[in-house]
Amino acid sequence: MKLRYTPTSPYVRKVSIAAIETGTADKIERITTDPWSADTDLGKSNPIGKVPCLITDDGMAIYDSPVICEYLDSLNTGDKLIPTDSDARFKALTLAAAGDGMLDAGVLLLIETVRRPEEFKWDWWADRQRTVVNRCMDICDAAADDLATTDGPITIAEVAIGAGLGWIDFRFPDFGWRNDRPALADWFDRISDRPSFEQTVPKPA
Ligand SMILES: N[C@@H](CCC(=O)N[C@@H](CS)C(=O)NCC(=O)O)C(=O)O
Repeated sequence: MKLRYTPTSPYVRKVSIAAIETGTADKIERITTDPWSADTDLGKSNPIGKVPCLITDDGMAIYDSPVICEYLDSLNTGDKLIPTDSDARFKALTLAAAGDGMLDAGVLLLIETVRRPEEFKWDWWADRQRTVVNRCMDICDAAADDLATTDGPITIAEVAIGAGLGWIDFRFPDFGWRNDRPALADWFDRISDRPSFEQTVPKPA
């Protein structure tokens, strides 16, 4: 398999954590791809034009990150990242959606506050994204006591929430999300010691 990726993408980190957890990491060849480059051919594999994009050994392109994680989990013969039992499954998938939502809003916040030229910045939109990030964090904080950490199997919920919080720390070190969320902060400290998290910590490009 080939994974088209950028080193600092939090969605790529999710997939990288999932690959380690599912024991599929050594089957993946990583191909650096700049989705923002005008002459990238990424759109031929992923019409959305985003990384991560996985190309299977049969040549099938798989996107976005939730689908790639599910594909890797389908190759996994051990503990499943996506539980099969209905209650556990939808609980994990919904928490993972909160982790993804934190990221989606965080990326929009970064574009609005950092990348956009000063004269085009829209405070109302930035505040809206910040509110979404905070709401997603509140949901994760409320669930923190039920999340797995360093011992035993984890689910897609821990993967997505951990990648989300790690990226917020990476891009918004002053966000201050730990202040009112001691349970989530404690959980994140512990999950960060897990090898799949330690090995995928985002580094400045
Ligand atoms: N929903 C997608 C989001 C992926 C995403 O936004 N990737 C960013 C890099 S962090 C990207 O490729 N952006 C290029 C663009 O927006 O054109 C997923 O879960 O894979």
